[in-house]
Amino acid sequence: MRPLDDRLRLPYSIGTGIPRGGDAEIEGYLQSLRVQGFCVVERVIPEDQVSTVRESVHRGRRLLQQDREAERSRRLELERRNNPDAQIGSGPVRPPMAPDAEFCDIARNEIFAEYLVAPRVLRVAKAMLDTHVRILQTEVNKSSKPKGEAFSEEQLRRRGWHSDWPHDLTAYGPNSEEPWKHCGAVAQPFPDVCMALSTVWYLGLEDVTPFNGGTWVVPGSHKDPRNPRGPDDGIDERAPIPGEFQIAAPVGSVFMQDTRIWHSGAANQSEYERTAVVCRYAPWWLSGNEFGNLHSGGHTLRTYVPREVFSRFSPELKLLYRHLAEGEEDVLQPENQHKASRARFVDQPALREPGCVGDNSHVVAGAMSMEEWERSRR
Ligand SMILES: O=C(O)CCC(=O)C(=O)O
Ligand SMILES: [Fe+2]
Repeated sequence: MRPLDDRLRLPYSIGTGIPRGGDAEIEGYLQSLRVQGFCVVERVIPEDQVSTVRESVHRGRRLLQQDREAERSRRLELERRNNPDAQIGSGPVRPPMAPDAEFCDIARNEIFAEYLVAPRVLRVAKAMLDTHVRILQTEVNKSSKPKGEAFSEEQLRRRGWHSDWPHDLTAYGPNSEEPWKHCGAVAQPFPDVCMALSTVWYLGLEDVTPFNGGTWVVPGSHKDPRNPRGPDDGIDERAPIPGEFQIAAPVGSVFMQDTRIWHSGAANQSEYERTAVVCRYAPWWLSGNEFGNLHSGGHTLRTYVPREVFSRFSPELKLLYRHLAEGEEDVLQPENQHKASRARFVDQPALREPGCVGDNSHVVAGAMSMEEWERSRR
């Protein structure tokens, strides 16, 4: 067995050694995300607010359950109207598009929603992905529930290694009956690009520990061309992997991971539910909202945020969900527009003159490192 690389044991949170406050804190998260593939931003939801948020999420889940039933009846009715001769109820019924589509989970979780724009989380997401980030999957049913009896040794050794959409190779189980269920998976070997960040919002009751469901993770695995679900990679997605460890974080913290990282849910040996919500931040160029709510009890490819719910969102939150909002157009955001106009030399008028040609004799393509490039723009 190869020895584990010590560089993969950087601090991943303030509690494990990232300095608190300002640019240094953000830089610590970015460093951990790049090298290890994840970080934890602690107490994004302040301690005195977390029980309100948790209770509102439990309420939101109950409302969504009712929504799903109503949506299913509507779906069957639409199907009957479109295709009166079909045997409805026996086979799969493809979910309709908006305005008959299903609600995005966020539509019933407005109190939680506003934390999605917390400055530390958003700064990290924008630095890793793009200034125009959006949320492509919102899943409020991500609890780890207590089992009610002791786990066996065998059960505690059990993992469920995977990487997340769009790097989840199972693509959520399409088959010939329901070919539209394919939500897309990036082909192996994955390009060395962070395409999205999965965030797990730990809402308590207790602080998250290895005992009560702290997420399993394999540091550095986001750079490995193999995958636990790779059909030819010789990895058992159910067995422990050398280097694995479990996240620990205070209640209200957010675990942010490169969607390529190998991770697994964990047994909750406590007597309390570990309530969690999962949202995936992605840049404007990543396609769609595929299976936004599949794990939360929905069925649909594209969910939507109803007009009146959207109207109550803060301006920043609107930018994260505008692509799903009823009646809205998701144009590229102002920062992207500003960069594009700078790329046309608006602030270097001389270079816009048709007759003016500059001098590139100082440029040797391939000679500049990333560090030099970054230094040159400070
Ligand atoms: O619940 C967790 O700790 C992990 C959840 C997860 O891996 C997922 O939702 O994809
Ligand atoms: Fe996952």
